[in-house]
Amino acid sequence: MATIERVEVLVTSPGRNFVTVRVTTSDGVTGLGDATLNGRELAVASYLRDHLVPLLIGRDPARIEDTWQYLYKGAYWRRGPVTMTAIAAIDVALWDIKGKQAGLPVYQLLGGRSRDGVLVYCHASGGSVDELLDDVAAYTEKGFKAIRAQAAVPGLSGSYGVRKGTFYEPASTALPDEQAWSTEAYLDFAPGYLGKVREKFGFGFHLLHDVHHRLTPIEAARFGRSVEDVRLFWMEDPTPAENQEAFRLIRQHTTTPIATGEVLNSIWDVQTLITEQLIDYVRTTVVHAGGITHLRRIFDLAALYHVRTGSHGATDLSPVTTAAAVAVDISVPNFGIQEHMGHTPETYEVFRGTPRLEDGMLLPSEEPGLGIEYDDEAAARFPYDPKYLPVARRLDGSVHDW
Ligand code: KDG
Ligand code: MG
Repeated sequence: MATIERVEVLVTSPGRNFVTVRVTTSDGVTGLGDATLNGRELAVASYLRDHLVPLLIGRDPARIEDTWQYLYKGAYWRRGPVTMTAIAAIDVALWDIKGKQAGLPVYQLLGGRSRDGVLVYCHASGGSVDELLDDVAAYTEKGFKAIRAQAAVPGLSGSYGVRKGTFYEPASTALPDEQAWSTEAYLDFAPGYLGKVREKFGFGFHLLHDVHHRLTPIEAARFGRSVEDVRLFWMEDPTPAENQEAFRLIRQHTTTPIATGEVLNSIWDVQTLITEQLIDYVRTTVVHAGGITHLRRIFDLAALYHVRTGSHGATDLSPVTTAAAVAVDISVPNFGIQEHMGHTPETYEVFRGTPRLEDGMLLPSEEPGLGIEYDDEAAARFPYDPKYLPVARRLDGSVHDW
């Protein structure tokens, strides 16, 4: 029987900070897992190096479920982003190994295709409404069928979610940038520009919007109601996601579909949201919610309650996560949509073989495993370079909800 012989924790910053796990078996098969927790990368690297790696050496790599249970239940401390990201990385690496050993792409191990491709949404944004409209036009021309739209709120410095320059990268400063926020200004402005997107481009594509956890439940209810004519595919993270009950109030007031979960890490964090049908899309993702093994459990629960999937896919989720996400997305019955921002050319030099984007859909690799290779030489050219997301402050200087 092959055993786990080596587990490496690799840190590199090719335009973004990534932590990657590489598991090697005694018969020389390697598997990759993403362990990136944006802004807290080294906490996960230490959790892995100091606490998990010693437990894994000599274990049977084929026992994926048992390893998941052992790492999760054996720690005594449960849930939370650091724990769940570390376990996810090991879990995904073991699925990659199992695929390579079987000579099959991971999605085949998950039951095979339920659909031809994975519908993705891209990010259009602008410092002004005109810039946003130009960006939407550009993405439409590229064949995207679903577009997230965000515009800078006039008078507020550095609105979050809006690109500066050609590439949108939310974490770009060595210390957190401090940005201004006014709920009143946002609520007065955002429904108007979403309406302008529909006026100019019509209803022949899916339109999404991310509120970035910035509203209270009653404000979110008002926002959702005010954009009902725009027929959003979803309003994302209307309120901070850790208060599951808050969504009950929003739900009572609006038919605008709701998505949340990108910062949530376990089935218990979304249990009320799903079983009470308080949301329409669950945004938990492979890397931050315990890997393929645990994410499938969340998605199966969601399927029972008419909740569809809509996994997070920003630049801080490495191409290893993209490959694993596509394997899950293409196989589950209740897939909804997948976020896709893509990465810098430097990132693709380190992670080779990312899923192909064709006609607004991601397609899984047909290589055994996940189909991603980690290039050590390229990674060595990009030493760790911490970058943080901004912090939002209200106009009176106090820290706002993120
Ligand atoms: O690093 C944080 C990003 O992943 C997050 O801000 C992106 O909200 C986000 C999204 O929906 O992609
Ligand atoms: Mg978001």
